[in-house]
Amino acid sequence: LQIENLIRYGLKEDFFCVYYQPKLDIITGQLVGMEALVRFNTPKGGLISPASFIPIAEETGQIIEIGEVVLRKACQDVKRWIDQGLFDGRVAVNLSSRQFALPFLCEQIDQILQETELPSYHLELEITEGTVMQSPKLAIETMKKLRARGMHLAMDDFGTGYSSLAYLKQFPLNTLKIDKIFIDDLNTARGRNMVDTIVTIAHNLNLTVVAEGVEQLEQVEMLHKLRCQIIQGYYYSKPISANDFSTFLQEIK
Ligand code: G
Ligand code: G
Ligand code: NA
Ligand code: MN
Repeated sequence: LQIENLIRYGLKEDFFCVYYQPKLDIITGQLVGMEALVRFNTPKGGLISPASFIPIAEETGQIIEIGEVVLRKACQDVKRWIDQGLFDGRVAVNLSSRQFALPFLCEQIDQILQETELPSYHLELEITEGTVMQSPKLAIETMKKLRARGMHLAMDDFGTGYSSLAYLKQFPLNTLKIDKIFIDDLNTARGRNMVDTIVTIAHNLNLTVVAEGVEQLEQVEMLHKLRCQIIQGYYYSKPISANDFSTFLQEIK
């Protein structure tokens, strides 16, 4: 109840903000996009990690309102960076299970894109295996609607859930994000085999592969060998505030 009240207060007072973590093309070294990650910005300046409020917001349903705030802020920020000539890629926003199951999800996104004047192809949505597997047939329909509007879709935390290969090929995805637990294992032969296999599956399905949680140069080199195209992780950058991301975009220009 405490956290539920804190979330309600945070929504009312606009304490939720969005951090961004860059995604990098391994071969060209170019920024290709970023993931939007919500933060709770307390008045005293402390940040509360989503790991401690997302699960509760998911239970109470507040995640729907938080999700809307994140989506709107991410679209606003990226629209500004595009207009300033600083960026031309995609921003990826996480969708929770409850959000994904909203009957009016597409309409809500349409409205935010319209309001912020962001073209849909600049938006990518990250959905976990767990979310789509709750009701795969329905998920495919929702995903098709989102794709038809020009958005890209990524499967997040791939390998940690239960999606069968039979379903994977039916999901209209663009991207597969390999979970950090597999990246942590790249220093073992088994771990390398695992990633090799995931990349092969992804490429067979014509999906782009993003490695998450990349922290070390050795991992980057191994991922390059294993034909993974895009990396995200502390190796290059932690998630940073919109202001810091703005500065970063100007620096790399
Ligand atoms: O950024 P961080 O590592 O603290 O994120 C912790 C968890 O919260 C991750 O599982 C991440 O996917 C999730 N998360 C971060 N931002 C959002 C968001 O805007 N919406 C949803 N649904 N989950 C998010
Ligand atoms: O569930 P999802 O993949 O959306 O969550 C990503 C989470 O991983 C975020 O909380 C983000 O802050 C965190 N993260 C991103 N890069 C790294 C990394 O290189 N190392 C670690 N430990 N965490 C990371
Ligand atoms: Na994500
Ligand atoms: Mn992930």
